[in-house]
Amino acid sequence: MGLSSERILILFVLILDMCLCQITSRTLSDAYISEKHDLWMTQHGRVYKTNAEREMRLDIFKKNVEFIESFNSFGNRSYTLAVNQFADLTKDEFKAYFHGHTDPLGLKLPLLTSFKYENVSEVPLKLDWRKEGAVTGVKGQGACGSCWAFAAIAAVEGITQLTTGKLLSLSEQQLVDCNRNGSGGCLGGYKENAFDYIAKTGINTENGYPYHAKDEICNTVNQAVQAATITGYEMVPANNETALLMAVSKQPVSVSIDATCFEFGYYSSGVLTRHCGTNLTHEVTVVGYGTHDGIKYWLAKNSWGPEWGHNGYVKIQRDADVAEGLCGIAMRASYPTA
Ligand SMILES: *[C@@H]1O[C@H](CO)[C@@H](O)[C@H](O)[C@H]1NC(C)=O
Ligand SMILES: *[C@@H]1O[C@H](CO)[C@@H](O)[C@H](O)[C@H]1NC(C)=O
Ligand SMILES: *[C@@H]1O[C@H](CO)[C@@H](O)[C@H](O)[C@H]1NC(C)=O
Ligand SMILES: *[C@@H]1O[C@H](CO)[C@@H](O)[C@H](O)[C@H]1NC(C)=O
Ligand SMILES: CC(=O)N[C@H]1CO[C@H](CO)[C@@H](O)[C@@H]1O
Repeated sequence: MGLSSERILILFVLILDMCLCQITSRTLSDAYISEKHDLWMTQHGRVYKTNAEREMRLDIFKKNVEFIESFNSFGNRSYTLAVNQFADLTKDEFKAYFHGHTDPLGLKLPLLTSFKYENVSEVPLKLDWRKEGAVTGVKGQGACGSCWAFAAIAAVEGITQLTTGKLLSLSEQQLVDCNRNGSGGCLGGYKENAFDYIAKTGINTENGYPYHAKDEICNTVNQAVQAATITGYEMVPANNETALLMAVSKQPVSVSIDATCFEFGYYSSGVLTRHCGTNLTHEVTVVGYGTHDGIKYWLAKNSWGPEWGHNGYVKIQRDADVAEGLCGIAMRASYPTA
């Protein structure tokens, strides 16, 4: 979805700065950091053009690692952080993943639709749509603000599998290129616009219209292939995790979240209990729920590749004492209809 403004990026920078100042209690030796950085560069295939850039990156890397290691050494946390692929990024570069863009059309979405799951009475205690064969492998959006396309596609892949029995990997690039009504490709968009587009046009497979992590001209030949389609979408009643649970118990659901805090970016395992806020800057797909060490969670499929988080997934605390849901997860949830 559209990061609503440059201001959020600045906020994100501020949050990172605050985190770094507050928790960095120990400093790591230069030799240790340098060695760790070398290893990390190899692991992530990172190459710097100049020595100056390398120095600059090492400095950022050091600050991030210090924060992450201090956090993890604190003990008794419900989640851990990891030195992941973002570890050498400046806060400005991180924005490529949160795409700095004002709302393409402003938020002119119908926030209230019918809710076909309003009378669902029995929901299982836990559920993982991956185990039901309704979730494809984790994908990576790359340095393109197309989370909205990935969040929508994962939900469409889910409902397609549930209605046809076939799990198809579907095309995000087609949405990036061809769904320009209310969406801005790599500059951000909304899952609901994507659902509208798919209901009108259908959607090709991942192989039929492959992902390139950049804005391209709509390929009308590839666009004409309908591998799957939906009839439309419905919104889950806002700020109501009971309603969200009813919907997720029936199919994977796309949600908007605030992913601006450091702890979200470097999340690794466990249940994220840090409330990032309610500025909805990112979109992911909820594909299950459960309880881990006594903490209820939503299982969300992210689009930052399988190396991010817990094999590409994040567990976000469920029924936390936040009206909008932790990180705003219950504010704007929607699902495609078959
Ligand atoms: C839910 O139940 C109410 C009361 O019986 C009924 O009026 C409504 O149509 C039902 N909604 C759905 C989506 O089935
Ligand atoms: C949450 O949604 C459910 C299902 O639509 C509804 O029955 C319930 O009254 C809602 N709760 C609140 C607090 O609005
Ligand atoms: C553009 O999107 C809006 C809102 O989703 C929708 O009402 C309208 O029909 C769409 N227009 C076209 C040409 O698809
Ligand atoms: C959202 O971001 C704005 C800055 O753009 C900030 O002032 C506000 O506190 C943030 N709100 C929440 C709930 O995070
Ligand atoms: C988040 C977490 O694991 N909290 C635990 C910290 O330790 C106390 C005492 O052992 C537990 O009660 C908490 O649940």
